[in-house]
Amino acid sequence: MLDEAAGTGGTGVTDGAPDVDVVVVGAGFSGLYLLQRLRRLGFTVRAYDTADDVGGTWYWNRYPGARCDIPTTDYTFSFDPELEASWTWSEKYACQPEILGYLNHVADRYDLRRDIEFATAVTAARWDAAGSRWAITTDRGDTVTCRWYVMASGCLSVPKPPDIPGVDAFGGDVYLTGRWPHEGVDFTGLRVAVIGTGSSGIQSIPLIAAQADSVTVFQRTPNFSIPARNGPPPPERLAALADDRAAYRAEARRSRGGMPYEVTEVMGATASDEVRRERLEGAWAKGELFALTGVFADEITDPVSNALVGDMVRDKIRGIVDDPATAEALCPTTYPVATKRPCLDTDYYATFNLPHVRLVDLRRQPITTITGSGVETAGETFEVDAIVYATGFDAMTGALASVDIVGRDGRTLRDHWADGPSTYLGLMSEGFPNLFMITGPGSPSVLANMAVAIEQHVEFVTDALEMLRDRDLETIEPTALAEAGWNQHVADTVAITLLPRTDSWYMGANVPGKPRVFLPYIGGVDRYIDACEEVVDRDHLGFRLSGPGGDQCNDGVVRRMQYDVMLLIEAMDALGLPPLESLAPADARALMAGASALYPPGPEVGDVVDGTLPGPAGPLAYRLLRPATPGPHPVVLYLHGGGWTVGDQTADEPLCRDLCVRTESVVVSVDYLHAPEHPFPAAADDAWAALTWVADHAAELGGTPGRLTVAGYSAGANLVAGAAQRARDEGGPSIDAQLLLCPVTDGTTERPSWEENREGRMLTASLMRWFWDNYCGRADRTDPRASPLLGNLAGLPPAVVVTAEFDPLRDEGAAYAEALAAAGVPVRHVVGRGQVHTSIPLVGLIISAAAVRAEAVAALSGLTRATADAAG
Ligand code: N01
Repeated sequence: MLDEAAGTGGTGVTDGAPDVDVVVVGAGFSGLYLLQRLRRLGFTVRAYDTADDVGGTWYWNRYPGARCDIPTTDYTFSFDPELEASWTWSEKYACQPEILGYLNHVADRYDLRRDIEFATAVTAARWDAAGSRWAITTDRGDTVTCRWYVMASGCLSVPKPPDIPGVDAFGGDVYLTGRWPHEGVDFTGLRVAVIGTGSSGIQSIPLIAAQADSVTVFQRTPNFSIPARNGPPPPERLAALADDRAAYRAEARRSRGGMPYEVTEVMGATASDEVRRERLEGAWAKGELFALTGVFADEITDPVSNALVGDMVRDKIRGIVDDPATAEALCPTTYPVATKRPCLDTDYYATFNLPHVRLVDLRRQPITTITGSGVETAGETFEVDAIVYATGFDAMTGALASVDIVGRDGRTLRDHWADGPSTYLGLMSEGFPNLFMITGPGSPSVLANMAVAIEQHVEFVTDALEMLRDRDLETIEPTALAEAGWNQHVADTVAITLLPRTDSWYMGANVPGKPRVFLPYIGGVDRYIDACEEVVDRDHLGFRLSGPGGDQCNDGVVRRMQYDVMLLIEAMDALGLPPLESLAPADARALMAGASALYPPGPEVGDVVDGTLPGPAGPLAYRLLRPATPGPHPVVLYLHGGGWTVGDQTADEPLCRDLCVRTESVVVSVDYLHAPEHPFPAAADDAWAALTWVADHAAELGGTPGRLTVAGYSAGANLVAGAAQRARDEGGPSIDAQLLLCPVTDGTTERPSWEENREGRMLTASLMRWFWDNYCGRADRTDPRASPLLGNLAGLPPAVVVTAEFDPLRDEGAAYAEALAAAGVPVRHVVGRGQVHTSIPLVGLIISAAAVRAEAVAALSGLTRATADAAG
């Protein structure tokens, strides 16, 4: 090691090899495994930790009751079967001393301490571009250079200072759960205040109450907690491990949370009362966090489903706590379950039945100040001998921000993250070559079993270093495109859940001034590992690699498809259904009708009326949906999708309901004759008949005459576009606007979207070809009624065209929008980022598409308002 005086502390000292290959910050789970693995791979390593010994979070969090809340069968290293065989956990949830003992055992077993400098904080890190190395400075004034620098500094390692007036005034003993005295604390005979009721508070309060003379718990926000039901390690997990350890560990990595557990498909919102009860009681009885967060498949996306779980926990609290007012105060009511980190407890709620324990609800009587002798709240003063702050951490970014990290071109990590952390895979940041984070923001980390999340990250990093060494490369850095793409995916994935609605440490909301960004990746360990593996398989997609061995950059975004779309495609693939085009049309219709019956029904509307209207070849069935608000309303004529071959007036009902509610319009969904029995122009003629009839009967239908929008999806959009052209040519009916959702506009197969989305995105090229062949002979396809893009577009009503990124029809929709604009038609093109052709109508199934529909409807009302204004 060199010191700063010797000249390595700044930039520019580039001669020779760096002092060590890798500097690691942290000697907890992550740091220890990094050391073990790097050393085994032949890298030289220097690790630092501010603590006096190994353990990381388990070194510091020695408060009474501290224990893990992932079963220890799973909260354990799996990289070495012999290590596993050498250690036996005594409990389902081991206590802090036992976990610390385990980490000491790991350090001893691999002789790791010799490469760790304890009681040393890394304070600064500066990238030296000329020498392709980091210069790392410690609070001892030393500087060491390294090729690669890994922050294994933990997600919940920097306690948040209590932000309460008067904290320094208190004359008694003060304790922070995250920095507990090693010798322990004896509260016997003392009056104790505990501030904070997250996991640390909930674990420690029952044990503090067992000693203290009195305990006053100051609660700002109650938490959801279920009994841990601690005891011996779960026999079924032990048996599964004994049976096939490797398979069990592999299953953990293929799971959402990083440990094997039952994943349900039961939707709380639609399940029977009996099924709901059974699942809710099962979760309460199980004593596992993932049982609470996975009671229902839609628990974190559907408020109705979530409220069932919340009600269950609230009922249990009321059943345990004797004093009704205390019970109510302990019931979380202001946020959905699992949107703040839920807890496992042992006798937490029952503790409030003890005569010397009191709950103070800070929502009713906030703390005004800490005084020399206690806590003063609005209206009451509490004299105490000791205060325990269980007030949490500067989560996920606190430790990273505590080091003054200066990357390429003098950029600081603090500046790069000023609006919230920005990473590629939660592992690296653009502008900071060779700096890795273990379980950084943007990775599953705190939402998963940390042991698995850590092992996978350590292996990714060490594999990357090995690859660089083997290829004689020195630097690795993500590209701006790859990083922005990953940030977008992380944000999109959480946006379909209830989590961003709640002020939580996941959102950075517990630290004043911290940007509100959802910090971890909620897509699951399994999907995350898939993404990491894909990045590696695609020759380190999104990473720039360079060194004597050459330069390489395979730039790109690893996940562009919306998360829920991805899941739906996987689920459909798993069903193994025959391609629609391989079926007879009647069978294809039956299959589609059967599938539609299983979809969520869409929002409530005021009225549903079925009827028929006269078509050129016989009556056409329609279904009318009326808003719940008093009419008359504008009218939307809607034509369904289905390649002119399948579907009917009810096929897209969830979408029609959604449109009815969003646009506050009467939506009339009209069926039309289907191909191949009734080929072109039968459907186009029916569309025209529907348009004229609906326009003429607007008042009878509860609509405002003259206020008509035409809307359609896919083939239905093709039909309404054609009908709008005809209305212009025939001098009416008058149309306010057209809403064209993923329209078929000319069937050209030459455009890139056709090639890119040929297969596997639900609407395939082969299916689309079948639809066209059913509907329209080749000679007729240039007819504007079949291919509206080939028609005259001047003078058409304003249009909103929605396209989906992963749709073979994307480019023909976009071409229609462009051509309309070129013809002088007011047009808005809404792009469904990450969506497939079928996303838009799957209301309630593809939650991410709700934003696209909202944008389309907003664009529609903007256009109609502008037209109305122009008309005076
Ligand atoms: O911290 P927290 P924690 N005045 O942030 C309150 C992990 N962990 O240390 O919610 C009054 O959850 C704050 O109130 P509010 C686990 O992931 C795991 O308990 O902000 N109150 C909250 O009640 C966990 O989620 C285990 O309104 C104030 C509490 O303090 C994470 O660490 C064990 C306040 C802080 O709760 C953090 O848990 C322990 C103020 N000024 C922790 N400021 C295991 O079991 C804050 N609060 C493995």
